[in-house]
Amino acid sequence: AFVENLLKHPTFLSNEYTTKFIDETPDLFDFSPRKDRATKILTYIADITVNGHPETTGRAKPADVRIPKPPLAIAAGAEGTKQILDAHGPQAVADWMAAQPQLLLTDTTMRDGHQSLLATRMRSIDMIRVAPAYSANLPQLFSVECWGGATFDVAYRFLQECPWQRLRDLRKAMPNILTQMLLRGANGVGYTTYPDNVVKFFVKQAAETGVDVFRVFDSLNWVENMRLAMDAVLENNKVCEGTICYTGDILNPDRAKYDLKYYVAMGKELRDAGSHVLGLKDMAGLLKPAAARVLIKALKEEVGLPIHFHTHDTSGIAGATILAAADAGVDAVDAAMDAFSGGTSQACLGSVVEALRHTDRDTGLDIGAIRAISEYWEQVRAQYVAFESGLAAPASEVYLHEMPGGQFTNLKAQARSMGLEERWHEVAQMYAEVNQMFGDIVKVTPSSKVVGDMALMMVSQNLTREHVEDPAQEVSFPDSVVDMMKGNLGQPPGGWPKALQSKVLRGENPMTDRPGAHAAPVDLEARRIELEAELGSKLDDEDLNGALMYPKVFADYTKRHELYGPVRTLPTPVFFYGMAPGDEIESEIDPGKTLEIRMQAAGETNEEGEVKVFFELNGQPRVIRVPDRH
Ligand code: BTN
Ligand code: 3PY
Ligand code: ZN
Repeated sequence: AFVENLLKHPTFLSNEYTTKFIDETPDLFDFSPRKDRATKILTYIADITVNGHPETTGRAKPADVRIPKPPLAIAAGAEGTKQILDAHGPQAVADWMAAQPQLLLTDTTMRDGHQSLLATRMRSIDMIRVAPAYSANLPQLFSVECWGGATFDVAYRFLQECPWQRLRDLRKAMPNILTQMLLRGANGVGYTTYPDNVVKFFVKQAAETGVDVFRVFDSLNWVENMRLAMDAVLENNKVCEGTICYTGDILNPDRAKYDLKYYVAMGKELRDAGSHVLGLKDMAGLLKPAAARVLIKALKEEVGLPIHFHTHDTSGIAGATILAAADAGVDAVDAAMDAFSGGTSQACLGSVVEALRHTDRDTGLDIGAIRAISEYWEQVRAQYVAFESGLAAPASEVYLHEMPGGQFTNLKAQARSMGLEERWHEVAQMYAEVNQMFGDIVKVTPSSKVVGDMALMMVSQNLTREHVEDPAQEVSFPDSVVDMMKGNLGQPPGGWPKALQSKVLRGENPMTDRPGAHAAPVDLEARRIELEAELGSKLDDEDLNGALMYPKVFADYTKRHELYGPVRTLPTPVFFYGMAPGDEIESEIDPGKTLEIRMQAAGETNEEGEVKVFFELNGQPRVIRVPDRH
């Protein structure tokens, strides 16, 4: 039966199969009649058409559902930074960076851009379609940040697609530009500490599937907690960007905890731990222009590594900070394509390019190519209006709350779901107070989530800092706060405030060493067999990595995949809103295998509560029945 299934499988017939095909195609192992992928996709479309998508119901709707057209790839085949890495290794990339007079640019649109503006909801298809234009028309980019951070779990959880497939497709479509990811050190791409061997396994897989530059950080700036992930990057011969997270204000004598000396010392630690490049990650956009001059100059002189600067435009002043950093000799900076820039996202890439034109830091990027790509992104962004929840204008309030740009839209959505939308500014104020109560810590995933959880809890229960700190008052702390005070995210500089810590832990002893050292290694092969039995499908190394990071999210994804098939191939308006009678779309479920789908009509709900939806699939009539869930 296996051979029979294989021989008549369309992918096999079209000669597109690889060795991975057999592993990745569970229907080959299913010998009972089961729905084919076309039926699964039609089932999904029918369901969304009848019931709506749970994530967009009740939210703003796009005005225009035309499918965005990417610009032509004009001169494919140019060499870029990827060729330096492949031919000469990661140290050569760092040496090359340091030797360039121009300011190097990373485009963050495909990761931080939509993470910070659209709650990370951008689908792979919208990225993959424009990737050839990046490769051909902007080969001078240093890198494209397109993976990691929150994109990994959101892909499985909300977009019903495999993040690894996204990475593989992007890597293939941009063979000359370095791909970059954001890695939360011992927290991987999750919110908790993972066993050492899980983190190593993840980094190896990310390197294999297609990540070239790993920006590694720790949510408390604890280098001890970063070494394992950094070592794994080095072992895989990829670019290791050990990263400082910037908080506070080095020019403010009242915030002396995070002063210039602190950052320079951390930069040296990261250099000595093997970083090829020093990352400077200003996740909230707190680094002011004058401070950037001082900080970049000191890091360049005293650490000696090329510096890659990342900031957010929440305050509206990121462009000025980038220009100051460029003046002070920063080697590379992050920016987002115009249509995905500003606000809680990165500064505007096209404007940085123009601001530096005819100066000695001229980026050499083609502004026409940038505009054409940004026009595409503008159309893409319009399809995701349901997920817009950001700032309408720059906000100096960020200097008060210090919330990371990547957290802002998420925390706001969380506040809304708790009925606290009207009290948002109170939440922001409380976020700042919780930070002080925790001893003034670095706030970035996952520590930022803990501060956010605590702030939401205090606002919703009308608790004050005095109340929470009072040993005589009973307070039930969020689990994430208990976990952090136990030492499960590591140690902040100077340790946790003792009185609060013992109140939270109710006498239990915290750990003070590396939390990963306490987590028993996972027996990967045993776990794989267990999961395969549980989920009823084969798991390759990529799947296993997904399951190790997010067991429940991955299991749910797998079950839905069984039902709905490769819905990642659907156009975004169809994925979120279904189809109307007369609509016609294409869905390329394998290279060269395209489904032509025409929606004809939907019937009335029958006595069993089901609706018949009528399609034409490649010219043949098909009827799909789905439950009416209204
Ligand atoms: C999710 O939000 O659970 C992921 C998106 C896919 C869920 C599908 S959409 C059609 C069907 N109806 C639901 O309520 N859930 C599934
Ligand atoms: C993430 O970890 O997802 C971040 O964007 C941190 O800034
Ligand atoms: Zn960021």
